[in-house]
Amino acid sequence: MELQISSAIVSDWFTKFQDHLQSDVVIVGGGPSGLLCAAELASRNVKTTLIESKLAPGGGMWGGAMLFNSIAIQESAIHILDRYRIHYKAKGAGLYTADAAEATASLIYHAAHNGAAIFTGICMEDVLVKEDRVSGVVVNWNPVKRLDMHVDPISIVADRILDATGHPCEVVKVLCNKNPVSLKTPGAMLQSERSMNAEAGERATVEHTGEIYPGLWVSGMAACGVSGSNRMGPIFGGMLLSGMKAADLLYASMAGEEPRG
Ligand code: 48H
Repeated sequence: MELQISSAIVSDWFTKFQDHLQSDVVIVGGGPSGLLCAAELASRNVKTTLIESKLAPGGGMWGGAMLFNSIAIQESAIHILDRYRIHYKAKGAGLYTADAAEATASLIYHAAHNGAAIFTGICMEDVLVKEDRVSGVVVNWNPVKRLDMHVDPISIVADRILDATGHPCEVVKVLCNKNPVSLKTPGAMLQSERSMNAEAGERATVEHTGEIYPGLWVSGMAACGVSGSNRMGPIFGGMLLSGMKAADLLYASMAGEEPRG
């Protein structure tokens, strides 16, 4: 039986990986904005691959604030909690709370259940850039990176990449560090995240969600950081609205194309 168990797992995983070496969209980072975007795109039959460097997707949503695992959400994002069947409680002043474990688990479940391929323990270390367009990501095992092993990576090809890596905005950073690029940001350059201002940060995160360079989109804290906007602290409505906006924009950008899913 042991042989069959091993064989089942190996063939299942490699079939999935082989099948997703080329995707419609690759999402780097499985925090709330990346997961929501993955769930929405997959539900529209877009072939979606999500790369998460940690063992469990969820990013900063598990932890709530200071390890108090409740999250705050504002009125404008409540329809997303309804859509994902996440319970919430009204707390006054247009604010609601939800259980961080329930909310995070629901996003992960829906992304996977809707058909996004989620690969964990794998991190993006570089991008493919061809003819002034990002056309894929270069990935390796996170433990290989952590142990500083000299092992070359492999590439995943897609016409659309979403940087959903949160505060470090790693995809945009690597693009800018290695290539002379001009971004669609204020000043055409990579900006730095600013200090906390919840209202301004939430607004800016959604506003700056979009294509920042041909083939490269940003969502969530990455959209906030690259545009030099304020952080917002432990409120997650902006992350969800940003993931939804990213899915809508990515989907619209594919109009007329035959989906691979
Ligand atoms: C693969 C990677 C890589 C890599 C990172 O930080 P996240 O939760 O992302 P968002 O933007 O959806 O949500 C942000 C929110 O959690 C938050 O931090 C808030 C609201 N902060 C406000 C404040 O003021 O502090 O998730 C990003 C995910 C993580 O799971 C990382 O492990 C993953 O991306 N990741 N995955 N390759 N190179 N880098």
